Amino acid sequence: MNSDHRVCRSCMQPEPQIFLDLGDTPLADRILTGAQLGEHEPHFPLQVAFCRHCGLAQILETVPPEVLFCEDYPYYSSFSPALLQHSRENATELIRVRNLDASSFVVELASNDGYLLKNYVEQGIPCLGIDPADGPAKAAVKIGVPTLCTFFTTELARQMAGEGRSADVIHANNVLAHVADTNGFVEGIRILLKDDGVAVIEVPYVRDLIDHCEFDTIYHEHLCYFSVTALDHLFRRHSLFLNDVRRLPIHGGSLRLYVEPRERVGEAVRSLLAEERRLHVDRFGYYEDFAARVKGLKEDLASLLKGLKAEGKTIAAYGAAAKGSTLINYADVGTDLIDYVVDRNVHKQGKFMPGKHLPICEPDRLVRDMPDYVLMLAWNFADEIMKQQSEYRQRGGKFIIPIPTVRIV
Ligand code: DWN
Repeated sequence: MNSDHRVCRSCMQPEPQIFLDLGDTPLADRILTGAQLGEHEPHFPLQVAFCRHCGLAQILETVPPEVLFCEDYPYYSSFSPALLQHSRENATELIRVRNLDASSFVVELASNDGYLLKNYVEQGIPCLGIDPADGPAKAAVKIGVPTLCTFFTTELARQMAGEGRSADVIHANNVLAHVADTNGFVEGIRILLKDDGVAVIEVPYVRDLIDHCEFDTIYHEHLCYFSVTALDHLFRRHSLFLNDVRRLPIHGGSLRLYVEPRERVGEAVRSLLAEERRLHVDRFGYYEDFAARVKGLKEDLASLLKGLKAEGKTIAAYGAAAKGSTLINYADVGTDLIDYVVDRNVHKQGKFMPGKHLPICEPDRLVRDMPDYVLMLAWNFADEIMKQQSEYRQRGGKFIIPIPTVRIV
């Protein structure tokens, strides 16, 4: 069912060095139906290692993508207004800067439910989504976004380029870290991209993960945890060049990468590479104390929740997020502490979170039940969610934000 990676996913050098072990963990997005609760629930090792040759942080286990991104994959990007706005701004800027029009062609890899490409459809710019998850792909087609429900491969890239469908822009948001064949995916981008095209790629930034203790963003879907140093090596291996980069707050801290077949590396890339060298992000020592910090956070959270329960308080949670699954399973937060989780994603409601089987309900249950505390599992959207739950807060409800430090707001 899975394979253990003892060579680096990017440079193929041997023995990446483990710096964090989260133990055998259920699949973070495998939301369960009631009928599945009694069935065997697959768990897989979740160890994170660092490659001293190319600087890539990565997990050692590879769960087959068809197991991870199966037909009932529950993640739909459009349930987050903040993400929709973020994506709209990205597309609008590219349309302007790259003078995209009806003669252009835009492709998104992992296009989910059309959350981003719909902005191109609205402007009459030809586009195509590629996503293997059946549910989100169908949702995209339903809103008029042409979508291929399949994995992106070098073969598909060659076929499309051969048909004259090379891309002016390729979007790939939160997918580069997800693919088992990292080099094949990047090679496919090179094949599909026009010589004067640009790939605009968003990935979580490993510095934010380490600096803000975002250990819950580690799960089997996320095979790689990228630094600019590691990305630069990866792209150059395929005659692509990281020419521009921006740090973004989305998803706990991400990078937006501008990658082109022509080398014209800008100041933003050079300065982040220099910063990473200065901070030793390209060395094992930068990652060495992370496990101890993660253990400390786990203990802080467990003692807070147990203390509140001992005082007779009631606690729910917000966000049946994949990151939430890592957090509750690693910190052993079960139904003894949390009564239920609420989530706006209707595909998750009425089901149960992986491992701890917390029941998932719709958000307006909070203001009906008024639990004393709500653990914010989707902390990366905390502002948006707390605004949305203003009545719960006005009536005295309190949120517990677990990352980067456990605190009550
Ligand atoms: O890489 C990935 C990231 C980008 O998204 C995927 N592999 C899986 C997924 O990870 P996640 O589930 O941790 O992502 P989110 O978007 O942080 O999850 C937020 C959860 O909270 C979703 O289930 C939707 C829900 N939500 C909500 O109920 N009300 C979100 C918002 C903003 C809200 O207002």
